[in-house]
This record gives sequence, C-alpha cells and structure tokens, in this order.
Amino acid sequence: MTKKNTTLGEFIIENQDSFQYTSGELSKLINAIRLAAKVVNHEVNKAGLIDILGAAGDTNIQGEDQQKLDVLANDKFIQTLKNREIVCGIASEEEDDFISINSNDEQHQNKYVVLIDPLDGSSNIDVNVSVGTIFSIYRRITPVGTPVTLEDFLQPGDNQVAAGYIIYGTSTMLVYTTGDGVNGFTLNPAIGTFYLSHPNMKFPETGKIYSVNEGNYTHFPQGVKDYIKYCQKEEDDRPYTSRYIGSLVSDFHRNMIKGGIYMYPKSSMAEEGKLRLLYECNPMAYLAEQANGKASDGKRRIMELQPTELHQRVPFFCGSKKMVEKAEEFMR
Ligand code: P6P
Repeated sequence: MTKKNTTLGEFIIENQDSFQYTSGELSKLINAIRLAAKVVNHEVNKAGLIDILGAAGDTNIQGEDQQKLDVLANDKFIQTLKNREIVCGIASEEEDDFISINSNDEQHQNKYVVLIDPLDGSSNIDVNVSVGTIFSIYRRITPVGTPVTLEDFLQPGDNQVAAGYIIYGTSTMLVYTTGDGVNGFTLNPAIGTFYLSHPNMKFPETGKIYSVNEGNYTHFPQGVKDYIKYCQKEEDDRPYTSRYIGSLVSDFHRNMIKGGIYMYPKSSMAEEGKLRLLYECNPMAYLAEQANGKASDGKRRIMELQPTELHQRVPFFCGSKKMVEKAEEFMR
C-alpha cells in the first residue's frame, strides 16, 4: 500500500509496472497532464484579478490579449501535450475537429490520443465556483507512424488506458486511474507538488445525495421524474439531499467521497442530454467503475457505447452503484 504524502512523481514510478504498456509512456502521459494542470490552476486562481487588473475582453495589465479561460486552458493543454514525444492526436471540446500531431513523420512513434474538456463548467468562473479539466487517454488503433484518423478517437470507453480530472476548487486536485483503482493528489501550490491525499478512492455503495438540474424537471422523461420524487419521499433513508453545483467534476468528486448520484438526463429540450460522450462521460465512467461505482445512459453501460461522432452527447447517470441501479429501475 502506497504511503500517504507520496508525491505524484514517486507514485507514478512506484506503480508504472502495473501500467499495461511500457512504463516510460505512462510517466510521460501523466507528467504532461500534471504540468498543464499547474499552469491552468495558476490562471484559474487569478481569474477574478484579471478583471480587476485588466480591462475584461481585450488586454490585461500585462498587455497580454485577455483570453476566455476555457480557451486559455485549451491552448495550455494542447501545447503541453504537443511538447511530449508521446501523443499523436488530441480532441477537445474547444476544437471542432481533432488535432493531428506530426504523425506524418516516419520516425514519429507516438501511440496515444488524448481527449479533453479543458475547462468544464467554465461559466462558474465568473461566480468563483469550482471548475474542472477532464481527460481521457487511448492508444491509437491505426498503424503507428501514419496520420492519426477519426477512428482513433471514436473508441468505446472500455478501450481507455487512463482517465481523470483536475478539480480547481478550495484546493486543486488531480484524480486519475490507469485501470488499477482511483487515486487523488492534492497540489501544494507553494512548491507546485501534488501529494497523494486520497489513495484508492471508492464510491460508497449507496448515498443520500442526488445531483440534477431540477429546473428541467417538467421536461424530463416520466421515469426520471418518478426517480426524483422517490429521492424526495419521506420513507426509509429518504428524503435525500439535493446538491447541484453546475460543475460535473465538482458534483462527481463530492458524490465519490460522500456517496451520491449525478444525473444529466435527456429532456424535451435536449434529446440526447447535454454531456459529451468522449471527453466527459467516458472518462468519468472509467473513474466511477474503477471506484466501484456505475455509469450508464439510463439503460446501457456508458463504456460499451460505440461512438459515432467526436462531440456526440448522451444522457448520463453516474455514481453510487445502488443509486444508479435504482434510477435505471424507474426508467425501465
Ligand atoms: P446545466 C457544465 O457546462 C456542464 O457540462 C457540467 O459540468 C454541468 O454539470 C452541466 O453542464 C450543467 O448544465 O444545463 O444544468 O446548467
């Protein structure tokens, strides 16, 4: 068992033998994410000051072009991942198409594609509510050294080799899995080091928190309405508590620690729901299952879905296993 206060760097070295591919590759992948997380964290934490220090919208006090933070986060992650000799392609919520990274170069042996939501919940920045970055990593399926193709990105979630998130909250944490459980690392901003603070994270089998935007209640399918009323009914261990931050990473993180279910159902306003399969639902589903939780679209396991489009949306139910199963029961 890894001792607490291990740094992320030490943890990667201690655990790279359990990574199913060559050990150096895991280190490069996670180190790229780690570096980008620190850079984005720095920008996110001073977001409010930028408005004070520089005219919002054009330039800030350093005379730099003021970028929307999600665009900035996107640029930082892409730039950091490109600089590593490990990634051959990147897809992002902020980019219409995927980005191919010099995979025309014959010597280019990069084997991994990364899919990211660079700053999920970014509308919360202006009101100082926590936001997050979500990442999902696959090995390419087309031949190494050839140009990466859309096929390399449209893989079912079961093919993921790593996934995780950074939550920019009261503290900044990096939470990830490579298929051998979920571990959480807290950043000490004073020295820029992530320390293992939450080893072997697990969803409680059930919980008393449900997270959904109840403003959409009248537009939900009947089964979802019935489940929400079930959560609110005074019976057994209920009523549950409603907690909805408007930031998937934050709601997921709290539910994993305390027990709970997060729901973004389809509705008459959003026929396929709102969340994106490739860079929101699949990585969070991988983490959920690695933490003994569950993730479905209400009927099917998220990680079995065969993607058809880069930015496709799916309904999303994720969290404590027994709560997701109960919600699915109401929707059958
Ligand atoms: P709504 C943020 O935009 C996000 O993708 C998730 O992080 C969050 O849970 C959800 O959408 C909020 O969406 O429609 O409830 O405001």
